[in-house]
Amino acid sequence: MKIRSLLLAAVAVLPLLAACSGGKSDKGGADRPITLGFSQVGAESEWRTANTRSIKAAAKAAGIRLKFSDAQQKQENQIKALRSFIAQRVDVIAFSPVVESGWETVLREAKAAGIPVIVTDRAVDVTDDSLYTTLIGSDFVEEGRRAARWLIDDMKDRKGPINIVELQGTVGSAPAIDRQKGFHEVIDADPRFKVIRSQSGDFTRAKGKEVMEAFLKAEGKNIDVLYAHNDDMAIGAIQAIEEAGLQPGKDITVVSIDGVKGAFQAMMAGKLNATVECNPLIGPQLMDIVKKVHAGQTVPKRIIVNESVFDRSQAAAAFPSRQY
Ligand code: GZL
Repeated sequence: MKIRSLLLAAVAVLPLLAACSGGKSDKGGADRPITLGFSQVGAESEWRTANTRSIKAAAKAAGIRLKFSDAQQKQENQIKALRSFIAQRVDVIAFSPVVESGWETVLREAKAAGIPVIVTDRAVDVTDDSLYTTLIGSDFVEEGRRAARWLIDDMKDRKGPINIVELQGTVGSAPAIDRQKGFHEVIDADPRFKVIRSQSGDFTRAKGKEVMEAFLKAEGKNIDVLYAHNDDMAIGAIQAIEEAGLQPGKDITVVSIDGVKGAFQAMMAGKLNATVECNPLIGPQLMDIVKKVHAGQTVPKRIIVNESVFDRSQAAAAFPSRQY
């Protein structure tokens, strides 16, 4: 009789023990792989596809089960994906927000579900930054400053006026907002320079070409410089410049951001003057943070990706080692 009551007591206490051990056993055991839900902006540029490759490869290498969603540059698709990850009770959510605003509600739902959220690449604009654990990404304001500093140095012997047209990234996105802010912070201090036209090319080659065609139609030979918020728009614009009978890289100085292989090829062809590096290969860093967050470790609120600037003089030497 006594043994039977002891056995019954032992069985009753098991779930309590499981709860005390962090619930691992009620999630299938301590060695169960982490499940990460990742919502990606889309596949709009060479940068983005390299970023996706890096995340998928790093998840595989880290033994992390990845549920990946491509939002085709639509915020509503990202919000749907985040809600799906919450419903599936993934261990960690990570996403690259297509625009800064509109995330408060779904992030509160993730917090209520006890699922930590890691923001990657682009920032979110929320009133309560406890809604996400950390942001891993570049300093876009500094990237804009670097583009302006390079331009001022490259044109130090040139008299004004120097007219600039600007191809902005996706409207409302952190890189578009911050790259414009950083660029103006520096370029506005030099009275020779003036931005005469500025419009979004949505980070794509096709739209970049279309908007540059409109700039050329409106301003023609009045354009001295193109500043593009990413290489893909610059590469599209280069086609428009050539079709207008002008020489990109010579008649119009072209400076852009990302540092993708296409930009290095354009620099080697003399059609692009400089690109500011924006490193998409954050997959390994992200998986390291996912493991730490899942284990309940404290991580920095902001993790900056280190980057540099490349111009035509360095392109050929650097190209063989470029990974994206
Ligand atoms: C920057 C990233 C931007 C790239 C573009 O971190 O969000 O989005 O500069 C991409 O090429 O489309």
